[in-house]
Amino acid sequence: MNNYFKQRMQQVSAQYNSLIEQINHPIEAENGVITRYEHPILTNKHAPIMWRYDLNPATNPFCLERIGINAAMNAGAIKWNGRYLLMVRVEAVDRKSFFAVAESPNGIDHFQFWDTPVVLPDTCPEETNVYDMRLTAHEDGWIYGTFCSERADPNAPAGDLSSAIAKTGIVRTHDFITWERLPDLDSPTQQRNVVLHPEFVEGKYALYTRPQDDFINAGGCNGIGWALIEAIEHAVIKEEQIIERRIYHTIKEVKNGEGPHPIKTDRGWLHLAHGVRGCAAGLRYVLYLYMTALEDPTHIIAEPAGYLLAPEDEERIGDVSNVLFSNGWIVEADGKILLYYASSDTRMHVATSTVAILVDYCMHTPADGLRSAATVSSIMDLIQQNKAFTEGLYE
Ligand code: BGC
Ligand code: BMA
Repeated sequence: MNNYFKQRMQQVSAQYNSLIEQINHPIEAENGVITRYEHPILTNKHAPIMWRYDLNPATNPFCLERIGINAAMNAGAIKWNGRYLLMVRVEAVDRKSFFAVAESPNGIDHFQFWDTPVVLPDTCPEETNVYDMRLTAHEDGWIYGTFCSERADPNAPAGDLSSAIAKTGIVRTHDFITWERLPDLDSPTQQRNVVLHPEFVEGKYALYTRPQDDFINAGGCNGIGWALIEAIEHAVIKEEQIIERRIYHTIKEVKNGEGPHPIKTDRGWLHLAHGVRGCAAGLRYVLYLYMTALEDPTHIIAEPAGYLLAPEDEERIGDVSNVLFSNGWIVEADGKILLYYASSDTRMHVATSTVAILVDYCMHTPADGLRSAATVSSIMDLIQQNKAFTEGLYE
């Protein structure tokens, strides 16, 4: 082996190992709601060397990276047999996304990709890109993945090479290695952000949906929907109702979408979603919470105003800047929540909280009054109530 090759490979492995071994420290938030961590948990540089380098010095004398990885983002999450697994959207430098499982011993750091990416059954030649898988361990015994399956729009005008169609792909597994691909969701509109509810409802499978008029715009479709499905093996949306609406001059004015499936708490279903608004800098994606009734997951019982998490510092910058997106979280038996989110379509992070704190946040944060005057009035009410409590508080 030439010395140059050997030296380069030593450097590349040392860099990779230092990333995998990096310890992540919490950064307490002043607001008490949620704790961020010092480092991203996954980046393009976490992609295994075996995926990127030709390790044969005869065919790769300069020891060059042969397949570049651009991003690790928008991961589904699950705790499975005591193991913390992320189903990551990995994007190669050629702009194609694929899925790969990354595992950590504690859910916070030491995330490492499994040896090979997920090889999905390749059932549709038109399918160009796949991304944003939500994982659901359903009470039927299977673990499902729902994801966006994108292809070029066959009816686009000549010369328009950007118009696309978003469909929902459905897969299931028992071991994250062998995947069965079911037919795509049959929906009257395009769909992205489709999530399987973990329980049967009225004896049927239940989906959170996000119907959209065209590939980018929600258009006349007004938010996060809900549909009951007779058979998951041939999932057809017959009726769909909007349960979580987008609203003028809010963080979800332009679009919103369900994150991972909601967490069941004794006060109701706790939902995580993304909200999008337009501004001069483009679309701004933030994360927010809402809750629905235990006995009726379509009935909203709490919706705190504004966002839970918005891009900060390094999170603001990336391939698609000013974006936080989440499609995965894990709840522990003791109520700890590990919320996984991507920043700016580039890297993955973790933030932690508890069921008790997030439910309290949902139930006691004032709802959006939808007008400046209402926000001022919420602050005035709080100041008024606080007058009885300020004495001695800051000493
Ligand atoms: C991208 C997604 C994006 C979608 C809508 C797709 O081509 O891969 O990340 O959400 O377009 O903008
Ligand atoms: C989309 C999502 C994500 C992405 C976001 C910002 O609509 O489905 O894949 O993070 O746009 O680009």
